[in-house]
Amino acid sequence: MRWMIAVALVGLVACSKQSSDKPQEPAGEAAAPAAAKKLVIGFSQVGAESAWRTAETKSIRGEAEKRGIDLKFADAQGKQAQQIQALTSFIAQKVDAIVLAPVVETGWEAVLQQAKEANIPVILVDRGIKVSDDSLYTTLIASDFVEEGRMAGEWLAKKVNGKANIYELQGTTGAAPAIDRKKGFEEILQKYPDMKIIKSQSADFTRAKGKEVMEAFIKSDGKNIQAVYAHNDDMALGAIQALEEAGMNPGKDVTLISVDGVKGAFEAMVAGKLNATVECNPLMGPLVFDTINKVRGGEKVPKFIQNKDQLFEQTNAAQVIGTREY
Ligand code: GYE
Repeated sequence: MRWMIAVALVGLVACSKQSSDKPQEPAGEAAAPAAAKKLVIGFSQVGAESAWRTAETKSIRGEAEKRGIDLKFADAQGKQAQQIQALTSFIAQKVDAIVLAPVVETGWEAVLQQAKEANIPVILVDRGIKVSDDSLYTTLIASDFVEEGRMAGEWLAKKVNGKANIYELQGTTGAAPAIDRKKGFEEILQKYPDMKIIKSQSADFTRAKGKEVMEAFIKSDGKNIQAVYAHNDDMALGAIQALEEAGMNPGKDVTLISVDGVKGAFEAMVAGKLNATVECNPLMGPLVFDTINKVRGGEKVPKFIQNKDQLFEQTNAAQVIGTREY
């Protein structure tokens, strides 16, 4: 009898030993790893007012598609109320993050407070905002518009030897790029007393309004116009059309400088009608989603991630036009 117990005990020990030697077989079928949850991002875009904006949208939507991200896209047609409505909806849908290109600088506190309380990170792209508490957004990925204005001012000062009657086409009233491109340009003009902004008016970053405002400038001031500073290429291209229709010579009798660096601007420079443009890179898609990954991984990101800009002029337009991605 005793020998039977001993054998049983040895068997028990051996099997438990074996079992401790053998890798533990999972109970039943090994659970397949849960499919990684698809990232859901809400993107509130200003609208489609310019070639630059279209390029930015294409970059962000294209990158989301490439990464298998579920991007909820909302085009606000240039209206802040529609952007606020879109953000409210994204919050209700409990998206993983919000990407916002804010049409104007102010009026965002309430909806961003709701996003903060819902613990949804907000990534600003291309335009900044004015808020009393900058914890209401995680980071701003954009160019330095004041610096773009300075670059435009310095280039024009050299081109016109510090003397010109300047007509300014401003971007959307209240928008960060309009405010800051004006600020940077005027900062430079303080050094050149003979460079004067004679008239300045918003043309809302669109080609059509750029043409309209330029027609009004020509009607009232005609040959007095020596230089045009447009806050974006689309308005400059509209102005060029108006100048040509008035029998004037854009790029020769009238010097034009703008901002963005879109394909149409390079074509106009090659044609000798636009003199220079300051690039403002809209291709932010990869950087936006890399930044969201960092934030979701708990990494601290800087409050401002700056896109670097460079100036292009007629002398180098033909060499680079073939390399332009937007
Ligand atoms: O310059 C213009 C667009 O916010 C930087 O908005 C952007 C500006 C850009 O309409 O073309």
